[in-house]
This record gives sequence, structure tokens and C-alpha cells, in this order.
Amino acid sequence: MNAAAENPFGINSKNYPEFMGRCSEHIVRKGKDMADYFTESPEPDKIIYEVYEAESQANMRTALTVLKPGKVGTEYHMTKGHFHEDPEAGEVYFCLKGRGIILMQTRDGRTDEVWLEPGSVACIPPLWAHRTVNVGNYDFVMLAIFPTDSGHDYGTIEKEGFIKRVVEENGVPKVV
Ligand code: S6P
Ligand code: ZN
Repeated sequence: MNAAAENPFGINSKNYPEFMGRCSEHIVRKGKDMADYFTESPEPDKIIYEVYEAESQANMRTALTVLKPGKVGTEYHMTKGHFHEDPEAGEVYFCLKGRGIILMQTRDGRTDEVWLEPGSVACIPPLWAHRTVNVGNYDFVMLAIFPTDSGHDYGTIEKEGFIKRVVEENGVPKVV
């Protein structure tokens, strides 16, 4: 017997708050949650980013990240970053708003990055850790789609960090 059909929906740079309203999970990451990630200490109660995640559909999860503009010291606001536990789980990021960089790296030290603006997409292959950085002056909003059973390994990045960081140098973002 077939399960009941879900309703299709479209998400764009204008209607994404509607999608946020339908999400079953809402995570808020503040400075105090990220004290070990930035080189300098963030203000504890400052919101760095929020994630809204919908119920899984068609073996895929859809999550919207709103990364606030700003810096901690010279380092731009960023997400924690993680590997997927499933070695076959890649991910696709669609930029809806703002300007950002997806930093990626493998366990054997390869690094890469994709710069995003509205309309751009980043394809993250399996086995690449990924972190999002907001290098613009406004919210960076992106939609992520990934397999339901990806699993998230935060421990490796929490312990070892990312090889590359994005800092402001002479008023512009630089990957160092
Ligand atoms: C999930 C996907 C995103 C991130 C979100 C926050 O696989 O990559 O939805 O969860 O951007 O980043 P993080 O590293 O704190 O999970
Ligand atoms: Zn991911």
C-alpha cells in the first residue's frame, strides 16, 4: 500500500520564512555555543546562526540556515562545520540570500571552497567536511538538502578545527 502523498512545495528568496514556519526543528547557535570555534571569544549571547529543519521527505532532509552578518575579531561569522557519518552522503547547498563561502576539507587534508551568492549552488561530495561563512553585510540564507540518514560528526572539527579560515583583511574577505 502506498503512503499518503506529501504536498509539493517551492522555496525561494522571498517565501522562505513560510518554510521556516513549517519546520519541526529550530536550532539557535549563540556565541557561547561556539567559544571553541573562533580564534577570539565571541559575545556569549550574540546569535551567530539559526537552522530550521523540516521533516524528512523522500529520504531527504531539507534545512534552511540563516547565518547572521558580523565577525568575531577579524573572523567572519560561520557555522560549526561537520563531516557526515555516512561515507556516501553528499549534500547540496542553494544560496537564497547574501554572500558566503562554503569551506570544505577531507580527513587527509585536502581543502576547497565555493563562493555563493543568490542563485548559486554548492555540491558537497561525500567525505568532505563543510562549514558556511557569511562574508556579506546581510543575513546569508541557504537551503541544504541531504540524505535522511547522513548522520553528523561534529567531534572531529570541534577538536581539530578547519585548515582554512575566512578573515577580513584590508576590508575584504580573505581565505587564509
Ligand atoms: C546539514 C547541513 C546544514 C548544517 C547547517 C548548520 O547536513 O550541512 O543544514 O547543519 O548549515 O551547520 P552545522 O555545521 O552547525 O550543522
Ligand atoms: Zn552537512
